[in-house]
Amino acid sequence: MISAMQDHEGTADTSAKLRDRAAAVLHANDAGQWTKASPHLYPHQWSWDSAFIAIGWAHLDVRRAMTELEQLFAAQWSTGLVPHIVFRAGPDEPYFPGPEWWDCASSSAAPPLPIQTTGICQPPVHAVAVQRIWQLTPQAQRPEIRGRIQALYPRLVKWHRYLATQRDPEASGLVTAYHPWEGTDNSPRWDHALARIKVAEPGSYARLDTTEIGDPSQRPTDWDYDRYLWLVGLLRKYRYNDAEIYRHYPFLIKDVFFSAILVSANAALLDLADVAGASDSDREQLASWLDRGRAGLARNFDTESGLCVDYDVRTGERIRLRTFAGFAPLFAQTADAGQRAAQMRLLDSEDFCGNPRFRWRLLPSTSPSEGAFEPHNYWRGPIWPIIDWLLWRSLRMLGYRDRADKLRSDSLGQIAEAGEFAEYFEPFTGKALGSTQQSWTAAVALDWSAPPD
Ligand code: 9WN
Repeated sequence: MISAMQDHEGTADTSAKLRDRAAAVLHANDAGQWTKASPHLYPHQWSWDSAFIAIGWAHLDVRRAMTELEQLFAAQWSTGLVPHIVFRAGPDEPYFPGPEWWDCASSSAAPPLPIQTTGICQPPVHAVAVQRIWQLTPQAQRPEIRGRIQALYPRLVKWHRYLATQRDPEASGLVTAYHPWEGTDNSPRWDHALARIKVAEPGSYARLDTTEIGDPSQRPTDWDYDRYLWLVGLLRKYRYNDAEIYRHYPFLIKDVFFSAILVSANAALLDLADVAGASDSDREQLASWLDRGRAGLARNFDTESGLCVDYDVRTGERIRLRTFAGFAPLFAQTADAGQRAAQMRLLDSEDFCGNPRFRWRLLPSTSPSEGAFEPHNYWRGPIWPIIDWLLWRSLRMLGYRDRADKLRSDSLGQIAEAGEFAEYFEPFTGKALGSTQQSWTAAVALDWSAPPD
């Protein structure tokens, strides 16, 4: 627990203390070659958590940062999919649902035992992490880290290829999500598609998350979990075969946030192309996925609301909700000046960061003006530091330096005042919610605490 800090704007002393405490969280959650997403609630290796965690490690030890990603990619499927969880903790550290619910051995594309994983994926922040690791690599370690990036790079390209092809057979530029667990679990963005599932009888099960957190209102409901597990059963039935899933499966959503992260990650891979010695054909491929992603996002920009909208592949319905995901053009560092200006205005409006009742001027997971908003419930309102980190990075890249600096200082202030590297925060009070000692929160705090470059 961080002791409450009087001066959360950050004197040299307080930010050094915050940095030390963030480093201590990563060390405490370090399992040697991979890092637990959190000590109790999430004891395994999660995909996008690992990417953020690698950014945190890069401030302490760039070798350890590369190891984090190499371990994750050791569990990559032959299709290119990087699984959302690699089950690595022992039986004394249970997590529900465990590997038996996924039965990935039913797919010929899964890695061989003893590696056990889930069969879905999460937003591809990994290339962004490699880019950050390279920026932070001291001169003396450059030859070694360059070699390791060269070895990982083809796997990253294969991962992006999977997303650009199997997850986008329409070549729309947008990635199709198969499951709420592909990033933002109980976001209201999924409510309609989940409600269409009339019968969800996954069999009997006992959740561990609500016991661990103690306050079930901070977590998805049993109604949600019934559907999450029912969908896992269907994916298992289709043996995780993308073509089969596309033919029969009920939950296929074009996710603009996931797609924006892919755009940003493709740009990061292009930026690393010389370091990695990428082939001309890889460079051309990455550039074409990047352009296609940008075009896909632009087509789904709603000029009326100023937000980008997801859509349901099964029904063709546009999902018009005010959530953080609507800022996909900013997350993708759009080149469209009109969209950028509209989004910057909206960002600081009452519907988002500029809500006068908010403790900090940060981006909530769901707008307080949205009917589904719940200030303490997981992805339905709380502030998630990793989302604000992604926004901060984009705003810096787009040249909105002052706004980015404010996001950074408010984010650090929120963590310091709450006294915890929490999973998420209540927007009106800034209270810490969800898991404590969450690795990715500590990791982004480490990045934010570093001297600006
Ligand atoms: C299911 C680990 C993960 C994050 C997700 C977040 C949450 C898991 C859960 O925790 O999801 O994957 O059990 O709720 O929603 O984004 O990667 O931190």
